Parts: sequence; C-alpha cells; structure tokens
Amino acid sequence: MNLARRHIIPETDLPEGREVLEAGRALAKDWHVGPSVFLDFYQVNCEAQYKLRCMDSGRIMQHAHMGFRDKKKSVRAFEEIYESTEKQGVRVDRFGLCLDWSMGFPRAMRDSQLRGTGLILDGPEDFCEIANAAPAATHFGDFVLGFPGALENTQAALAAGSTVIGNLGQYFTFRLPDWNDDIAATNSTLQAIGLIAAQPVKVLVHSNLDDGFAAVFEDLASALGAAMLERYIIEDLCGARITHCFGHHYSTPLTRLSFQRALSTVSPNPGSMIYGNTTSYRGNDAENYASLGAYLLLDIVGQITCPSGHAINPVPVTENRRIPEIDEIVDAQLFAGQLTASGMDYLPIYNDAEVEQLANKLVTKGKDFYNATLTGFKEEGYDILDPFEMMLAMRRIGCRELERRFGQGRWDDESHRRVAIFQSDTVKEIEQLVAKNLQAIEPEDRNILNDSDIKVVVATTDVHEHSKMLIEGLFRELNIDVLDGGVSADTIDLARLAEQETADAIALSTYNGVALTYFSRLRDQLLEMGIPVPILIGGQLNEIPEESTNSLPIDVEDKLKKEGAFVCCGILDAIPILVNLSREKDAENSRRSATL
Ligand code: B12
Repeated sequence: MNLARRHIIPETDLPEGREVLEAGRALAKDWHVGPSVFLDFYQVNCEAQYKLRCMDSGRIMQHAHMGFRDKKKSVRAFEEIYESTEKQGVRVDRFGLCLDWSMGFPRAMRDSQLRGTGLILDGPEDFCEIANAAPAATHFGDFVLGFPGALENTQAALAAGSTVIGNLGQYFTFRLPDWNDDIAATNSTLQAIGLIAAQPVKVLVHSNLDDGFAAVFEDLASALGAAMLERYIIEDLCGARITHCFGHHYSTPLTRLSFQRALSTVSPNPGSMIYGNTTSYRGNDAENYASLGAYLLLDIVGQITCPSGHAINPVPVTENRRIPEIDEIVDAQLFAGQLTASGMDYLPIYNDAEVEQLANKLVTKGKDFYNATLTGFKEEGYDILDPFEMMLAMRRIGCRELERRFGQGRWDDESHRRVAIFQSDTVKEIEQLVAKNLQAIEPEDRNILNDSDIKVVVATTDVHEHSKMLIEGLFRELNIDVLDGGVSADTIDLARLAEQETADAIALSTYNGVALTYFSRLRDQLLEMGIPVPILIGGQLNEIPEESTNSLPIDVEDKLKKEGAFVCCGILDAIPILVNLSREKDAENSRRSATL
C-alpha cells in the first residue's frame, strides 16, 4: 500500500481538526454533565473521582455488561442486578451497555438501518432513564463515539451524567452497513471529543483496544503502541483525557497481567474496565466457569498489585451461546465477589518479577511502534498535529498495514509478514485451530480439495473476523483459492466479487444478529445477476424478528436452510459441501473438454 498522504487522503477540502474541535467545544454552553443517581449517591463529580477513591482504599470495582434490545428490560436489569448483588454483599460499581450498531447512525437515519441485537435509545430522555435506574456509573461505550451519530449520542450520554464515554477503538475498525462516509464519522467524533474536552469536570474518552487494534494486530507491542497513539491524539492534540480497556482476546496469564501493568504506564488515567476474556468461552457453562475463574483471578491480582482503576468484568458463562439473562449476570457478579474476597491469599505464590519484566519490554517496544508510526506519518506528508488527519489516516490505512509498516518484529521475506515479538493470543489460537481442524479432515477429502481449482469468496457481515481468519487459514492449507471479500462487507460488493472472479462459493461468517436478512439480500442479488453461487454461512445464526414481542433474538438456522443456505455450525461442515462442489466442477470440466 502506498502510504503517501495524497493517496490515503486525496480529498482537497478536508476539515481542519482544530476548527472541528472548536465547534464541539462551543456546544459545551448547552450540553454538560447532568445529574445522576450515581454521582449523587457517592457525592462525586465524575466517575474518575470515584475510581481514584476506590483505588486509594483498595476496593476492586465490578463492571456488569448487558445487551438487551428492550429498554424497559435494560432498566429492570440495572435495578435487579444492583439490588440482588447488594443484598449478598457484592457491589456493582458500573454498568455497560451493548448498544445496537444502528445507534452509530444519526437519529434521523436510524429507523431505516439494518438492526443487530443491541439496545436502541432514542434521545437524552432514554439515556437518562437507563442511567438513573441504579446508583452505579453508566458507561455508554459501543456505538457512541466513532460514528456519524457520535455528537448526538455524546450529548445524550453527558446529559445522563455519564463521564466515561466511548468507544474510540471502534472508530478505527468498525464499519456501519452500507455507510462509506468516514469524513462524516470523523467530523462527528471529533466534535464530540471537543465537547468532552470542554466539560468542567473530568470526562474520560473510553477506548476498548479489543474493539479496535488489539483484535487484529499480531503483536502485543503494536497494540500497546496504538494505545499511545490514541492518547497522543486525544490528550496532546484534542486536550481531552483517555482511558483504555482491553481483555476479550488476552488469554495467556502472563501476558494478560503484564499488559495491564504496561497499559497503566502508557495510559495512566483510571482504567474503565478490563474486559472478560470472552474468546476463551468455547464450551458449556461448566467449562466456561473455568475460564471465568482463571481470568478473573488474574485481573483481581492485577488490581491488588498494580491498581489501575479498571473494574473487573465477570462475563456470564452463557455468552458464547446467547445474550446472557439477568439472573446469569447476577451469578457472574456474585462469583467475582467471592473470588475477590480471597484474592489476597494468592499473593504469596505470585511471581511479580516476570510480570514486571514483560511489562517493561512491552512498554519499550510499544514506544518504538509509536515513534516509528509518527515518524513514518511525517515522512509520508501527514500533518501529525492535526487530529482529523491523524484519525482518518490511521483508520484508512488500517491495522494490518500499520503493523506491516511500523511493527517492531523482524520482517520475514518468506511469509511476507513480520514475526511478532509478543504474539497475540488471537493469532496463536487461530493457528492452533487451523492445525487441529486440518488433522480432522479425511485424507481422501484433502486430496480432492487439493487437486481441485475451486475459488471461494470469504467474508464477514460485521466486525467479527476470527472465523474468517480461521476459514482462510484452513482453506489455504487445503489449496483452495481464497478470494478476500472483506470484513463488514456489503452484499452488493460480495455479489460483484463473486461475478468478477467466477467464484464457486461464498463462505460467510455472521455474528451481529442479521443472518437471515443479510443472506436473503445476498442470495437475491446473486440471482438477479444470474449467478446462483452457493452460500455457506456460520457464526451466530439469529435475528430479532420484526414482529417480536419480547425483543429477543431467535435462531434462524431452519429458515436459512429453507431459503437455500448451506448452514455450517462448525468449520468442518464446509468440507463435504466443498468436496461436492469440487467433484461437480471436475465433472463439468471433463464434460466440456470432451465436447471440444
Ligand atoms: C471476539 C468477539 C468480539 C470481538 C471481535 C473481534 C474481531 N475482530 O473479530 C469484538 C470485541 C470486537 C466484538 C464486538 C462485538 N460483538 Co462480539 N463477540 C466475540 C466473541 C467473544 C467471540 C466470537 C468469535 O470470534 N469466535 C471465534 C470463532 C472462531 O468461533 P465460533 O464463533 O464458535 O465459530 C465457529 C462456528 O460458528 C463456525 N463458523 C463461524 N462462521 C462460519 C462461516 C463458515 C462459512 C463456516 C464454514 C463456519 C463458520 O466455525 C467456527 C469454528 O468452528 C462472541 C462470544 C463468544 N464467546 O462466542 C461475541 C458475540 C459474537 N458478540 C456479540 C456482539 C453483540 C458484539 C457487538 C455488537 C457488541 C457491541 N454492541 O458493540 C460488537 C460488534 C460490533 C460490530 N460492528 O459488528 C454477540 C452477538 C449476539 C447475537 N447475535 O446474539 C456475541 C455472541 C456475544 C453475546 N452473547 O452477546 N465481539
């Protein structure tokens, strides 16, 4: 990729970062941090003040996350979770919400957008109703900052008394369906940051690294360096304050603990929360409890030995199967409370020297990545003092290219990639899964696929791309021609790619609760173009029906099958389908050559 500014940002009329920030700051006369039950209950003016108090007293905070579409149910969840846990002597300090991805659009456009499974709030009144349901801090994170609706959402979050607002990480990696105007998204986000910066109390811009760079970078040093770049933009260029969250993808105990320590050095404001290691949830409840216990214990020890202000986040063990229910969230919180009570007992067997050593190395290499990126940007002609330009450039260049160019691992000519210094768990685990699945394929099927010339478009409907990485890795091992259909792909682009490249199949991964609608659109487009390419689909195959009365997503596997999809519950389900396709293609090729 040519990284020169004129290639990445060809627009000649790019707004000036300073002016956009100023426009946001000017709105502070009308929009400010409103009262909330939480602020009132603890007599603080912002969550950061509360967090500092907890850090001083040695209290480990707890974060509860929920993702119901229904607003009334969400309000009830706040009340019930807070009361049930309080009764048992466990306090939930903050609540986070999985807002729906349609919330990223400005209010006036929202109704006509593809909806996922998350909560949809209308105006400031809705934000206030949720935030005042219990005396815990409300964290408005996902789909607030980073999108064209950022300013409106931030105004509403501030009015509801929220003082940790995110999610900047999403700006860099998420794409709303059928929306390509990244200038509008940057404009709205930067105005919102200006408004945040102008608040008389400390409002933190939250960024979940795992929603952004950390989910895709292969090297943890790059993820840490990216946190520093975000801090540079938000603090040095915009005059606001940033807090970082991480955790979904961090499974190895030593790296999880060391990353927390390293992050507290490069991102010193009180942390928002440390997210549960949700990617380790692959089994049933009992198996997932092992993962819950393992990561929580580390996070508790992390907060005891290096209090960074991050609330721990006990994710209910049902999370890999469906959206967790209220009582399951309560269970997870009680489990965490119990574990916290015994946290100190683990200190005698804890090895601080190793954690410290790795944390120091991470900081050093993270700084090298940070410096290399800023120097590289300068050399390529960017104005590194303009936050608009910095944000847009980082988003457009994307994680993979940023790491390819500025990563600190040595370059390997053979694989055309860098060898990670601190390999991320995601990449490690996907490589292991590729090897395991490869072994499970019958030698006869392997031979057929190996000899065939089938081409498969591999894509995702949303940001979840681990299955795509897994599919690509496995298909390449099987010598299947992989056509990259991209992440958060629009149906029309996939159909065009399939047509141009005469693809034999499309392998689609979907997680956001849009499986049936997306599939039907894609299939219809392919039919209209006269190319009935088979579609293999897997992931979270559910959707909230239009006519739903309880707003819960339902399984759409059977409907998908009826509509003609090849439903795949596991990656190996693709093998017999592709073997058949290869056989048919071979037979067709033989027939053709016989008639010539
Ligand atoms: C990792 C993760 C993320 C990461 C993704 C990082 C990335 N770059 O990929 C991050 C943190 C960014 C994320 C964000 C979100 N996430 Co998420 N995420 C997950 C998580 C933990 C794991 C999913 C995953 O990657 N699994 C790894 C794969 C390899 O395993 P697998 O899913 O079992 O897949 C197997 C099969 O399904 C099959 N398969 C899958 N696809 C295909 C395709 C084909 C062709 C074939 C053959 C097979 C196949 O093969 C795989 C291996 O056998 C799940 C919960 C969980 N533990 O499963 C939630 C989950 C998928 N996320 C969820 C949600 C709601 C979100 C958000 C919308 C939250 C929000 N409000 O911001 C956002 C998405 C925003 C957006 N723009 O789209 C929900 C979906 C709810 C639903 N549909 O009911 C889940 C289920 C969590 C939950 N219970 O609430 N998420």
